[in-house]
This record gives sequence, C-alpha cells and structure tokens, in this order.
Amino acid sequence: MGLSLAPGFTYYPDYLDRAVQEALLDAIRAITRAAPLYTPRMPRTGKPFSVRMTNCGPLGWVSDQTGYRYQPTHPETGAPWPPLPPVLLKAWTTLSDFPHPPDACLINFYEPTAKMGLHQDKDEDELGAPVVSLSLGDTALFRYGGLDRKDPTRSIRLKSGDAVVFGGPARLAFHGIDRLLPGSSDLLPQGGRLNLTLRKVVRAL
Ligand code: MD6
Ligand code: FE
Repeated sequence: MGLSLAPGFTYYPDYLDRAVQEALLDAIRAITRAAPLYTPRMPRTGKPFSVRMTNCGPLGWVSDQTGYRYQPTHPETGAPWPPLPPVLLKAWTTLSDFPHPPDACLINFYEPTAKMGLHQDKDEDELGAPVVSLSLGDTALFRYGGLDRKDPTRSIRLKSGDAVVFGGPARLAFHGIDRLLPGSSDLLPQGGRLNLTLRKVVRAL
C-alpha cells in the first residue's frame, strides 16, 4: 500500500522489514564479493562519482569516460554480473506491475558524504516499465522534480527499508540524492547507504 507523491511516483515507507533488510544485505555482500564495487567516471570529463557501484542481473549499468551504457560484464573484472537474488525478483513482481522480470539491478553505495546529482534514468529501451528502488542503511534526502531539469523540486527522506517506484508519467522525472543523514541507521556497521534500482532494459512489449 503506497503513497502517491506525484502521478507515476509512489512511495512505500517501511516496505522491507528489518529481517528482510538483513537478508537483502547478506545477498548484497555475496554480490559484491563476486562483483566488487567500483568507482564510475563521468562521460567526457572522467570525473569520479562519489558513489561506488556494482550490479546484478543479466545486464548492468556502467559509466566511464566513453559514456553510459548497459553491459553484461563487470567493467574491471570482465566477469558476468551475479544473478538477481530471489528477494529482489519478489520486490519487482510486487511493486512494478510489469509482466516481465527486470534485466538489471544497479547497486549504489554511498559513503556518508556521497551524493548524486539531479538526473533522469533514460538509458533503458523499455520505458513502459517502471524503475523500482530500495534503500538500505542511512537515511537520504531524495529530491525529485519534473521532466524538465528546471521544473520545481520537492524532497523526501528515504530511510532503510523504504521503496519508491518511478513509472508512467514519472518514469523520466529528474531526481537525485542531496545528502545522507549520517548515523540514522544501524543496519550497516560502518554507516553509509545502499540503493538498489531494478530496471527492465531490453524492450519487452
Ligand atoms: C538513490 N536513486 O536513491 C538514487 N532512479 O540513491 C535513483 O537514482 C533512482 O531512486 C530511478 C528511480 C528511482 C530512484
Ligand atoms: Fe536514478
């Protein structure tokens, strides 16, 4: 039972209970052992992101000096991404209302000072599917606006266990993370935040 914050944008506070958050964290630890977090770089400038990333699923989103893209292998190890764990497939089935499984789950790790600039998720060919986002660890200030970068924005706090879904008219809305609230969760022993975004990349319809 979610709260509609804008057309196509639904917020599910406390979607994952503590036991499921811990199980998901264990699954992410196994994923990062096989596919280590790496530091992506901005296209053209090569400036490093403050967030580290990895992926699971058949495809993963990567960024380097040559651009943004989805690819089937880790950019540093060359290995295929690990499979999507059942807990993520279940969240997608329940939240997406889309009749095909996701192709990709991008895993973002935020140190206490990391942030993510305002952006659109538009590297997917299947824009009929929503993006399903799950948060673990420290609370983050999540900013969202409209389809134009200059549209007015609002902010919500995404805390550990919260889910948000960006679909329909919100699928290409601008959004970003302004900052974390350090010390707001004890899920991650060293603090910080994990965000997982599930996507259908390849056209299904
Ligand atoms: C984050 N989230 O929460 C970044 N993208 O750390 C995203 O960039 C995002 O939460 C698309 C849909 C939902 C999201
Ligand atoms: Fe995004």
